[in-house]
Amino acid sequence: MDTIYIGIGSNLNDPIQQVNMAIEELGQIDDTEMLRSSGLYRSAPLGSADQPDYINAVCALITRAEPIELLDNLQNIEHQHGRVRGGEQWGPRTLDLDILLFGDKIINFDRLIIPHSGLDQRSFVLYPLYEIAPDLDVPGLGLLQTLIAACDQAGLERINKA
Ligand code: A4P
Ligand code: MG
Repeated sequence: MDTIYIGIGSNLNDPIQQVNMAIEELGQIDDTEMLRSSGLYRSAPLGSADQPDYINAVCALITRAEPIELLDNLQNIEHQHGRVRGGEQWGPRTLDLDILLFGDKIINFDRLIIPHSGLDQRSFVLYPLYEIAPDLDVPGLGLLQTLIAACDQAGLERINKA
């Protein structure tokens, strides 16, 4: 079984609730079990500034599913949350689920790139990931501790889950 890490993000329609619900739903995916989830973090949007702040979290799960099967499951969950695809890149969304890491795999398919692109520059991914996996060695990118040391935490606020 592979340990996988999923990044959760939302900035529309009660983002805290969207993220908390997504954590529940991720634990219910077939052949998959939730191990840990980080706290919730608030940050200003990366991309267009003309959109609400984001709430982000990261979960660790184990799965027997293949990477593409898992991506299909995540896109179903996004869809159930009313996600409308095809808007502007990095535009506002009810729910975004990204496969950050999938065991030690490095994947370059049309539909799926792992590690998720930009992971090493995003404080709203690295800090919640560090909370649940401080000793992680990120395939192709090196120790999470080193990535964190080079990534400014300014503007990232850890908030209460409720
Ligand atoms: N795709 C490729 N690799 C993956 C992967 N590892 N996990 C493909 C999930 N999907 C992956 O994604 C577009 C396509 O990426 C999918 O169809 C899938 O086949 P999308 O979710 O439809 O579109 P997107 O999310 O707008 O694109 P992108 O480039 O993935 O954006 P990001 O990187 O997800 O960034 N600011 C803050 N503060 N917090 C945020 O969470 N998120 C974004 C979106 C922008 N600004 C943000 C945040
Ligand atoms: Mg995405």
